[in-house]
Amino acid sequence: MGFFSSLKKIWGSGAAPAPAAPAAPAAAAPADWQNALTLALRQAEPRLSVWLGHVLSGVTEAGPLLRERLLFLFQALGAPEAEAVKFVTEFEAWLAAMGYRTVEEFRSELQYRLALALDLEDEEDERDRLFLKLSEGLAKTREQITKRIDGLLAGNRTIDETFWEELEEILIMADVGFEAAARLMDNLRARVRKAGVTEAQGFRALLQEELAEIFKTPKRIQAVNPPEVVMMIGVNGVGKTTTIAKLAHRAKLQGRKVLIAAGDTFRAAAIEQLEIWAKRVGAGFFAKQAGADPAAVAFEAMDKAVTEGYDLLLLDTAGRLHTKTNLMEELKKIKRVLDKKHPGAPHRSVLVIDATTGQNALSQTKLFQEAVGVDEIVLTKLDGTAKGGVVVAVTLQYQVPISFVGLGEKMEDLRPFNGQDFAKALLG
Ligand SMILES: Nc1nc2c(ncn2[C@@H]2O[C@H](COP(=O)(O)OP(=O)(O)OP(=O)(O)O)[C@@H](O)[C@H]2O)c(=O)[nH]1
Ligand SMILES: [Mg+2]
Repeated sequence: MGFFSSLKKIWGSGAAPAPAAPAAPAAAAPADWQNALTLALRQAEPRLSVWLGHVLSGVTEAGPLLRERLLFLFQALGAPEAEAVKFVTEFEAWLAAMGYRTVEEFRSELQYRLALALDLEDEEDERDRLFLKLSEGLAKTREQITKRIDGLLAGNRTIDETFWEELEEILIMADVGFEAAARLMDNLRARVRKAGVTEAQGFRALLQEELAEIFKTPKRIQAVNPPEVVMMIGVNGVGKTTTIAKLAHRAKLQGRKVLIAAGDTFRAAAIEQLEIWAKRVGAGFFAKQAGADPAAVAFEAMDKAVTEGYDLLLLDTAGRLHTKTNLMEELKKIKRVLDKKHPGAPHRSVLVIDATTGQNALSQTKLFQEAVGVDEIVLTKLDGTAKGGVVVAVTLQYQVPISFVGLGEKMEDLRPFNGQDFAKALLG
């Protein structure tokens, strides 16, 4: 990915990284459209979305014209031709698999892919896009919270005991939960005192600061001896399997070799579902028959990942009721087996939580945390729930970082969680 990181450097340098004029093939002079596009790109604001706008101008659907334009963009950025062809070919295969034709249908996915392939996801452009999505996803939760907060902060009232009581009620109504609300209140009182704020109108900024603070995660050692092993855990139907597909898709776009293993052997349909996903995102796949010992699946998948040089192994697990202790015993066994085969594995036990379940998320976190330990949380179905406040509760009570949020059912709808943005999106 040398080319991409050098591109990132150009991008991040602040100077307008105008694409260089592609070297014209010796045989033919560049066509008029190529000259025009080169000029447009050079003069454009250096943002992926803007570039894409130029590249796609006049393109209405998938086909030779789209291919030509995308290859041209890579060439204009100085990318090796092989990288360009690989990207375009994979994208075309995806279009065919999804049955998409019009630019409208695939533009968003195309930009997502380009951002990951070019390592530009942290750039302002993508962050804006994500923020918008997050903001839309949180609309219902925000409606719950913001209207009431607005009411609380209206008029020239002072911050007194009634104010705090009303605030506590709002937090609890927004699924923050009793314990977390109490803790949040303590922190807020301290923050208000420290800032010397006595009027309600100065409170919003402090609340936003406090929320952002909650989501600050301590730095951790990320390095692992490859392959990196991620075990997905969580109760029924929260989105484990879909999240694995989304994570595999991301990792593939970032150039990693990914193996998905079907550790949920409870239902044959679950294995098939996962295999379809693996094919669709272009990841390797390992499974045994339905009813097989999940720990054996983990063991053999680990073996395959090591011998075949995979960068990342994503292990799906069953989500039967967490109240059944045998599920927890099973997960413990899987962990032991993985560690025996590949010391340190699983490097991350990722708990998937469905944001629409509200306070249930707390008991789920507790159970999994106590049984097998939870390194991070992926919060799915944040789109369209009014219970997004539970994120605050889980983070406050268990101090487990949220790594990704699910904002929809599409592959691009899994995005890194950013606490600052979340606090901003939540408070409007
Ligand atoms: N709207 C929305 N739907 C999601 C999201 N993540 C997953 N889903 C949907 O949730 C449903 C369940 O997802 P699965 O991935 O099968 O859940 P699971 O945890 O593997 O379920 P089991 O294997 O039965 O335990 C599917 O219909 C997904 O499309 C999300 O972020 N937003
Ligand atoms: Mg599943």
